[in-house]
This record gives sequence, structure tokens and C-alpha cells, in this order.
Amino acid sequence: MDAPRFVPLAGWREYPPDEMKRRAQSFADELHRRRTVREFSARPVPREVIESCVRAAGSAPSGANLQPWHFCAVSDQEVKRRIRAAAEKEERDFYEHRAPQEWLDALAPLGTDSSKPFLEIAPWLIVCFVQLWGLLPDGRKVKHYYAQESAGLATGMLIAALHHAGLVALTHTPSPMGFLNEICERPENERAFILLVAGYPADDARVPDIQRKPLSEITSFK
Ligand code: IYR
Repeated sequence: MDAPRFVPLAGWREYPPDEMKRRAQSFADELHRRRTVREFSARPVPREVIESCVRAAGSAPSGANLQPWHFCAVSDQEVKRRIRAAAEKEERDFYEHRAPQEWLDALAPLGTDSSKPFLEIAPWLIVCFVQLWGLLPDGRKVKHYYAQESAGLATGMLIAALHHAGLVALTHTPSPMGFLNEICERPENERAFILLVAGYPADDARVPDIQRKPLSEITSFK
């Protein structure tokens, strides 16, 4: 068992109260400008930008600091084509057979269907994997704690980082996603749980006319 080691808290900054309010407000405003987009431009995005965004994601807190995530960033056209083909196969089955009417009704305002051209058009697909358990170099398994929550937090930060960089993203969830292990060549301890589509929006991109819940509905103070 490793003994704890501590270092000074170096990164934290204090802001005067007014500046703190301004910063909190403007960060919320910036995140509120984020929209999930399904119509992408083919305009390329430098790999360096994606690397920085994934670095931001990798700063997320995680259970026992085990960092149980892996992000497979795909820009290769042939790999994107394979992902689209496999995702659309699952989606056709979902929309035509598996989805209960109640689920289809919930999705109706978003206007989604089984056609996923953005998987080939957008410059980047970032497949977010959660590591359900760890693997030591000798093959032994290491238990991961709160793996899904941790990977979810990191993915949320990735979405925020992409937005902050001036890109748009779609949180896409083809179901089931087992084919992504095969295409991304990821080991059996990893499970893809979100496929982020990232890039520039199409020139004429439109988004559903939907609203966010007001603060009063999502908070309570005691
Ligand atoms: N995976 C399908 C269906 C879908 C499910 C949910 I929950 C959404 O918020 C949106 C779509 C698809 O991607 O079309």
C-alpha cells in the first residue's frame, strides 16, 4: 500500500467577489450557448485542438484517481466509414424494431432517425470508453470505483472543452456499441458509452427549438 504524499495546492486562484460573480455568470452564459448539433461541415479541425480538448477531459476527478477512461479520436475516412456503416445497422434495428413507442415519442422533438451521415462528414469522431476494470501489465485485474460516473464527468468536460474551442459536438449513442471496441481496437475491459461527433457546424445548420429547464426547476436551496 502506498503512503500518501502531499504537495502545495498550486493551481487555485482567488478572485475578488465581484469578479467571482462575473466569472460565474459568464461561464454559465458561455455553456448556455452550447447546442448539440447534427449537421456538420467537412472543414478539417487540427489534431492539436482535439488533443487539448482531451487533455481537458483527462483533468476530471475520478474514483480513487484511477482515471478509468480512454478517448479514441478518429479522423481516418475509412475508419469513419466503417463506424457509420455499423452504427446505421444498429440504428435501423433500433428505430424499426427495438425502440418502444414511448421512446420514439420522447425522441420525436429531436427529429432523429437511423441515417447518420455526420459520422462520415464531421472531421472527428471521439469514442469515449469507460474502463470497467483496470489491467496490470501482468494481466491481473484492478477494481475501478465509480468508473461510469468518472468517465461521464470526463466526457462532460470534453464536451465543454470542444465548445470552448469554438467547435460543435453531438453526443451520439448508437446502441449497442460493441462494434466500437473492434473498430477502435480497444481491450475487453473497456466499453464505449458515447460517441462524440465534433467539428464545425454546416453553414446552414439548424437545431431543434427546445428549451432548458429554468434554474428554479433544477435547484433547491435549504
Ligand atoms: N441512438 C439513437 C436514438 C437516440 C436516443 C437518445 I436517449 C437520444 O437523445 C437521441 C437519439 C440515435 O442516435 O438516433
